Amino acid sequence: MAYTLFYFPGNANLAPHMALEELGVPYELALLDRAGAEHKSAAYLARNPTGRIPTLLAPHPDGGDETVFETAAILLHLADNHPESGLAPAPGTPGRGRFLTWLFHLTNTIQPEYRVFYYPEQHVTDPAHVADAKATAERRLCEMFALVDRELATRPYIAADQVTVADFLLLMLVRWGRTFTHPPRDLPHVGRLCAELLARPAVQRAFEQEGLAAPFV
Ligand SMILES: N[C@@H](CCC(=O)N[C@@H](CS)C(=O)NCC(=O)O)C(=O)O
Repeated sequence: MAYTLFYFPGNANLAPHMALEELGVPYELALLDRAGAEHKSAAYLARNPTGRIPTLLAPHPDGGDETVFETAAILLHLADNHPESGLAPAPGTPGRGRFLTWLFHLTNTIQPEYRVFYYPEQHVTDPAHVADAKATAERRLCEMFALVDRELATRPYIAADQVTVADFLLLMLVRWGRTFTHPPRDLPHVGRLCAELLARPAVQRAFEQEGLAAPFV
């Protein structure tokens, strides 16, 4: 049985999509009709009651499948299901704590700030404040990426000395800031890591399959 990833091009599915390609495991992509609000349909909500993208159907070895949503949960589930990949330090091994720290920082701190940037109208009561909310989110995201850049000055990847699923999450988050006045790709260590990740065949396949055009970040 194969995994199924419900997606929309460039959405939060991109990180799990890169992980699936890197793992080389069988999977199918299920395109959601965002314009038709398919992610708010009863069928999708039965899988993912948050009505957000992505969702992963993960097969069980004994048949059937399990639904996983929340991008970082999907990434962790994939990495832990395939420990031979090395895409996450195993529980109980050195580096697991640092890996979890950065995976959770990216998903708990940086990713939600993008909700304000991309959906500012949901974060204000007065429509006159929409532009300010968006600008404030951009400024805060720049501060967050500056911290990530300082961290990346100390090691090659964000959460370990080798690629982990956290790097795919970081690449996706950097991409989402590509229209900023000071895009995170311009930070030296962030830019260096993004260039390296974008050169990986698995990453290129995921971008191509989602139909994402340059500039990628
Ligand atoms: N915490 C969720 C957030 C996912 C998320 O915000 N997805 C966006 C697309 S990138 C979405 O579904 N937007 C449509 C909506 O909120 O209705 C996760 O990491 O999976």
